[in-house]
This record gives sequence, C-alpha cells and structure tokens, in this order.
Amino acid sequence: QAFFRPIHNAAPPSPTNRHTKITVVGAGNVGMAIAQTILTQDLVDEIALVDAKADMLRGEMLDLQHAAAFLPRTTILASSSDYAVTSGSDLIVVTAGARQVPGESRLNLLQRNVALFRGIIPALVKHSPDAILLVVSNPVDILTYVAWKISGFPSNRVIGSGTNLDSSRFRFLLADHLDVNAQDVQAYVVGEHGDSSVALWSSISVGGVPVLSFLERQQIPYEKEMLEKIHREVVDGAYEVISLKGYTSWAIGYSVASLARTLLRDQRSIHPVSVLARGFHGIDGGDVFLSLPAQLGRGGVVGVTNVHMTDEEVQRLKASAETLLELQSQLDI
Ligand code: 6V0
Repeated sequence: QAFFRPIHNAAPPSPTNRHTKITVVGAGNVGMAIAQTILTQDLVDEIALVDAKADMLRGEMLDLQHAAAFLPRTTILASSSDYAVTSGSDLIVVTAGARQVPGESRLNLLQRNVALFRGIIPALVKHSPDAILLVVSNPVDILTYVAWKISGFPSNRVIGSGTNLDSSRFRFLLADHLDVNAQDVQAYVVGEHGDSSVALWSSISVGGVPVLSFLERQQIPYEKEMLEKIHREVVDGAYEVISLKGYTSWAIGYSVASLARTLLRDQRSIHPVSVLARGFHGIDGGDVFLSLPAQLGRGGVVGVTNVHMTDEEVQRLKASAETLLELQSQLDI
C-alpha cells in the first residue's frame, strides 16, 4: 500500500471490464516483435513472457516496461521457469523453438522441437485450461498438430499462424504490381506454410474484381506469368529476409497481432491459418493441420470457408497434406 496518494478517491474503484491476457512463450526476435506489436495496439490488460534465457528475458521485460509512459496501460510479467505467470491467459502464442544446427536433418530438428513442446505445453495448459493456443514455431503446421495432441484441447482452440503471413506477402506483392492498396486485395495462400504452399489464383480479387477471369477475358498471358513469379517470391520471401537480416520479425509480429485482435475481440474475420483440415477439400488421409481460410472469434476457429479451388489447386493442397502426414508418421509424440 503506497503512503503517498496523488489522487484522493472520490468513490470506490469502478469494476473493470473483463481482464484479458496474452502469454508469449519464446522471447526471441519473433516473440518480442509479437509482444511489442500487441502492446502498441492496446489489445490486452496483461502480457506474460516466458523464455529459457532468464537474463535476456528480464532485460526485455524491463525495456518494454520502461516505455509505459508512451503506451496503453498493460501489465508486463516475465518468468524463465515459473509458468504461474501465465495463469489465466486467454491466448497463448508459442514461438519457442530449437535452432537447426549445421548438418542436422529437418526430422531431427522437428523431434527436438517435439521434446521442447512436451516440456512447455502441459505447463501452459495447467495454468490456462481455457486458453486458445496459437503456434508460430516452425515447422508450424506439424508443431500445431503436436501442440493439439499434447494439450488435449479441442481442435477449435489450437491454431497455427500458418499462411497468414504468406498471404500478406502475396497481397503486398500483388498490390505493388497492380499499384493498389494491399488491403483492397483479397488473395489467399493456403496449405503448408513454406515450400509447398498453394496460391489460390482463382479467388484473387481487387476491390471485388476477380483478377484471373478478367485477365483471361483480356487474354493477357504475360500477366499470368507475372502472377506465377509473384507466388515464387512469396515462397522465397522468408529465405530472402533471413539471408539479409538473419531472421524475420516485423511482418510476423503484425500478422500475429492481427490474429490476436480477431480472436480476443471476437471479430469473426477470415484468416488463412493452420487448422485441423481433415474432411475439408477432400483431405481424408488423417489428422493434419494446414492453412485454410478460417473464420476466427473468441472461441477460436468458428468455421472454415468453402473457398473455390480449381482441381489443380485441390490436388496441390492434398499433396501438401500427404507430405505433412508422412513426416508426422515418423514422429515420436
Ligand atoms: P529465436 O530468436 O531463437 O527465439 C526463440 C526463443 O525460444 C529463444 O529466445 C529461446 O531462448 C527460446 N526457447 C527455446 N527453448 C525454450 C523453452 N524450452 N522454453 C522457453 N523458451 C525457449 O528465434 P525466432 O524468434 O527468430 O523464431 C522463433 C520461431 O518462430 C522459429 O521456430 C521460427 O522458425 C518461427 N517463425 C515462424 C514464422 C511463421 O510464419 N510461422 C515466421 C517467422 C519465424
């Protein structure tokens, strides 16, 4: 109880609105970009940070707390070992991950990340049994499946950030090429986040104008080649940023903050994110998470849109699902 009271209470404190809380596990480049974007957007009352590196984590927490005079009021907590700081979270974002060591196979890295998830997911679930889990760590689709399995949560409360970021890259490049605002471009990249992602050409529209059928009517083959080139740039985008600055952070920060807003404020917006895809678009080989345009709200995944896909797009999506299932079958969860 403070001795000095700058304000004399005229009335008892008013009951506050419902308390909202986000936990970010992994306070590296990606986790901190997510935390700081969420802070600036006034999305929650409390942010809890968890990372294995205690000193770095405390430094990050203090650095953010020192910006209090310039930011909406948010309590920032951090702990490297005590998951009690995460208690009562509405949303948990997992960015913790092991880094690939030279010569290590993708499967080995994946198995190490499974072990890491086995260490953190049960502790998170214990302290926030009603939370939504949002996985960002790579390979995001398989780790979302792993998080679903370990958590025991219903599938509507386990989501991977998936191709939400790839779709933003896609919309940026299309907008740049067509000289329009990216927010007016409706375009989805679906499937696996990464090399086998599928661009849904047939459903791209700008301000309600369907792009592909317009180009086909105008018979402009050059433009179609240009569009293919744009998808390649989307796939290579992360590699390019990593080769230039060492990691990606700002775009994934905004991408996850946008998902957090939709989920916590029950916006019912549609985002391409990694969801349990079994039963959609003919995916029937097993339980697999990959990105499809999904409607999100306070309860997590509200539904999956019945987006139009050509036969070729469906085939590529199914191939993406098969690749993921094959890897999953080799995992020891
Ligand atoms: P980073 O900077 O190495 O951060 C990872 C953090 O995790 C580090 O600070 C570690 O100390 C911490 N960590 C490791 N093990 C544990 C543990 N057991 N408990 C708590 N913390 C732990 O990596 P960066 O932030 O650059 O990337 C994080 C992950 O996000 C990686 O797997 C990336 O591949 C992935 N990304 C996913 C994207 C997507 O679109 N899904 C986009 C960008 C990056």
